[in-house]
Amino acid sequence: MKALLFAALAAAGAAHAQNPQSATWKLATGYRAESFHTENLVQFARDVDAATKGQLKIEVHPNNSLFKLGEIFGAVSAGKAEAGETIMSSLVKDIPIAGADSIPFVTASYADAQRMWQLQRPMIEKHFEARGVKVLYAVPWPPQGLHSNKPINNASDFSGTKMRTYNQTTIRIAEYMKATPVDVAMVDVNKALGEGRMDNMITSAVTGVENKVWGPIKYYYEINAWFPKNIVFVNARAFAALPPAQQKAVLKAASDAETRGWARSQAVMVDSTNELRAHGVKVERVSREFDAEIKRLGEKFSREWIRSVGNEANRIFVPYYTQ
Ligand code: PCA
Repeated sequence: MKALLFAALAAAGAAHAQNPQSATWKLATGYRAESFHTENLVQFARDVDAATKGQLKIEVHPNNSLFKLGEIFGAVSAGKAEAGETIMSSLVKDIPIAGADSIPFVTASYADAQRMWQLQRPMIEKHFEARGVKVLYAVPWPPQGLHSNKPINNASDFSGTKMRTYNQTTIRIAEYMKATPVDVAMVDVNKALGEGRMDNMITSAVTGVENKVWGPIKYYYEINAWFPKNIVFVNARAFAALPPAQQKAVLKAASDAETRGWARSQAVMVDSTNELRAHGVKVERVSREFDAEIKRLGEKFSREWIRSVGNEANRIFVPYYTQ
């Protein structure tokens, strides 16, 4: 019976491979299968499968299994994987404008984050295109809060602590606060906490929940610092090789995934903050003093960033603040 089933599957696979209209894409991501981003990706792949009647299969490879998070964009650009997902602000060294969504205290709500994405998207598309990559969609993480193993009353409480980082913004903030930046992959946070390699981090409540940070982490401060986005993309040649109807199906499924992902991110924000609380993490607002300090650091960061990016930064921020 099993052998028969395998034979049938193998035959179907062979037929799929032989059909010139059909293709299989490998899609790499650095996040776990259980992450809401990955669940959304899997739904995207199913939608594409259904809309193309099985002609285009997208295999989702989670958890850094195909390429590590930091290598995914380069791998897709080079055609080593057809598609991928990464956190957009991790590309800031190569594409400075990709960091626009991680400037502290610019976006205060999902509506703001959406406006930012509408302004950022055309520039990101152009930079990706220059690297042989086509943008499919982007979905934000819930707002970034502060997880800490001890109460934080002012910025000097970070002095000498080990602050986990995941992009340039978090590294720079750790430096401002005289903390030691420690680069820990999202999927390794639980382990790093258990081993005492980190004391605090700025990230979403859902990342805290996924890593079961309760125990070492005692406080979560809702500072709503920024809304970093994950971006999903495909090698431009792989996309161009599809028949037009399949291209259309991919873009439609991508647009649906974007809408679905933004809604899911908001729901996850509420649920995961409640879950942290239910596990004994104190969910609090920061003191007035610390609030003023981090806002100042945020402004310092923005100025540095705008200066380093130049004109493109103005093309986002002028309309962002004036429209
Ligand atoms: N989680 C990811 C990125 C932003 C977030 O909320 C992380 O901590 O790596």
